[in-house]
Amino acid sequence: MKEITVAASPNIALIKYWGKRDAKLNLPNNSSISITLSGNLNTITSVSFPGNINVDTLIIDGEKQDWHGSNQKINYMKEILQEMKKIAGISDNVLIESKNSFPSSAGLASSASGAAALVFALAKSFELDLSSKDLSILARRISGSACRSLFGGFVVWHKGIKEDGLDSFAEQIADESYWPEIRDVIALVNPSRKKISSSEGHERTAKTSSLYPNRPAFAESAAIKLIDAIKARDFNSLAEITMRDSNNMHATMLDSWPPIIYLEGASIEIIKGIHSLNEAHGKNIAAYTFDAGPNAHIITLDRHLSEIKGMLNEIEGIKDILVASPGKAPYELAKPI
Ligand code: 2P0
Repeated sequence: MKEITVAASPNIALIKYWGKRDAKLNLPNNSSISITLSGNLNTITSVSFPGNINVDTLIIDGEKQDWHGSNQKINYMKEILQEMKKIAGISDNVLIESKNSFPSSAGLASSASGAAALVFALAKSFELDLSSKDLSILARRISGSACRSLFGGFVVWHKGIKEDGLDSFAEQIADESYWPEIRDVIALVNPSRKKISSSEGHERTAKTSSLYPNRPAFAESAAIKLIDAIKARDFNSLAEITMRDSNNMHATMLDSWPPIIYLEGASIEIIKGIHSLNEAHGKNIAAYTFDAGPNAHIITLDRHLSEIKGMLNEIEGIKDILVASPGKAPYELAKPI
């Protein structure tokens, strides 16, 4: 075992995961596809064995986490930590410190990079011989979307059909250098904590939306088309598939009861702005996609960045704009945090 510090990046889904066939194992109703993001958006996690702690300790953004509290994700992290310690034969108390470089729970997938960083750091620190696929299965149990952050570039999460979830893992479609012109322009509309957690949203939508029964087949077939578009570097198709999938997911949310509405006024203005830009160009130069929050992820190519920013500057209520590129898989850092 050794002390280690790692970094992992969030990912933005172009085909969304929404609705679970198993809430305990985070098994999805449909496959999903994402881009892992580079830039300053990441989680940095270190694992050490200080000797002066009498229990395993997890500190996230400076706050000591309660292993016995009501936060389900923390409980899953404890489960994974204990399993990995057992496999490695480690009985020393472990100190895990984790820091996010972006606001947590703002729809920017901090749980994805956090869980990916955690399993990657533990495997490296405990010197376990686990593949990225194995780690994606472990990360998935903490937070579904996290399994996609174990790989760089374009990533597919296969939904799988097994009850134990061992065929529900992530796999790389193309690495981060495959389509380097791709950008994700993130328009922060509201960086505060979301009112309805993803876990609650997944459940409510699948249970109550009359539109939801159509969603898994819709997303599954969109995923196949998107893989073809990525392989052909066909941005026009990628953009349409992406926007339709985001709209489809948010339609099922709105159709839930009580309705789930993550989009805000500025989010809707961004949707309209992108459609106007695309219409003016006679083809899709950009695509919006929204997670469980109001912040827009605008997928585009680097040559259109200034035009996109110009459009965003006309919209009231955008607090900040960040730009990310396709990013890499989790990696080890030379220095501790
Ligand atoms: C996604 N989202 O594919 C979708 C799109 C939000 C909208 O995955 O309960 O935090 O931890 O498995 O992964 C957010 O849900 O849910 C999410 P859990 P997660 O990125």
